Amino acid sequence: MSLETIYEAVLKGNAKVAAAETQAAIEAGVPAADILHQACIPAMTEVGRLFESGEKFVPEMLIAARAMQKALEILKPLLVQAEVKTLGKVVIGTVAGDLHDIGKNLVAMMLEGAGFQIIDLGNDVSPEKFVEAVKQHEPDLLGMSALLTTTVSSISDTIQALTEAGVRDKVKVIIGGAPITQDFANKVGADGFAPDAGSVARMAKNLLGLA
Ligand code: B1M
Repeated sequence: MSLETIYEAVLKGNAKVAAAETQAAIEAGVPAADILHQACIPAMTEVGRLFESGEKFVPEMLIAARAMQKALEILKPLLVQAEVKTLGKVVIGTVAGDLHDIGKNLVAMMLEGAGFQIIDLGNDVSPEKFVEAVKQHEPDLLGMSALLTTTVSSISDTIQALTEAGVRDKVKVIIGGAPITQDFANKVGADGFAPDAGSVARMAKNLLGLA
């Protein structure tokens, strides 16, 4: 058992080994925060870098993210007990009328892997539901994913609803999805756009001045 083994298991997407080695590390007295910050997060950061440089592809990123999730399932209760500080809170969802959630889940996992707390509203999330979640959870970031050309307008509807509810300036809005571009993000007044899950954590940290 070593942090290096956990790092390698997450990087290679070996969920079984990631979980078993994480459990063994905990039993050997390694603090959960060390496993998270010295093995899991660096592994996912490397996965994101490899994805951005074209050396890893979506299926490999999904497999790595799942391995990370398995380790996180073991670590989460211990991290909560130890009150490990998160980088910030993110409310995320796929917009109204849109059922595509694979990319959104991947983005959520990468943000969680980077140290953010995630509140996932799922898919087909109405502007009202996003507004309600912003009021209830007071997140640092609101993430919206849209995959259909027919649902991208739900992003501007949601931003409009946030403005009308008086909470637009309380949260940074980040968006993404296959039909979304930086131009579109500028046009609808989103604070951040990431083309893929590999770059989303860096963009989120930049926006919050954490990078
Ligand atoms: Co749909 N679908 N689909 N589909 N589907 C697409 C999107 C489509 C391009 C296929 C095609 O025609 N070539 C097309 C959209 C065309 C368009 O509007 N331009 C399409 C269509 C038309 C439809 C239906 C209308 C089909 C029908 O019923 N006639 C229907 C709509 C249902 C609805 O949503 N209301 C439909 C249904 C479905 C399934 C349910 C069968 C399934 C979704 C299952 C699920 O998600 N649970 C599905 C799938 C799987 C696809 C494709 C094949 C794959 C999407 C995917 O998961 N990609 C897709 C074609 C394609 O993309 N090749 C297609 C992998 C994923 C990791 O990538 O989601 O792009 P992606 O996410 C990336 C980035 O975009 C970015 O990071 C992610 C990872 O790098 N990103 C963000 C995403 N969200 C982000 C948020 C961020 C930042 C980055 O910040 C918050």
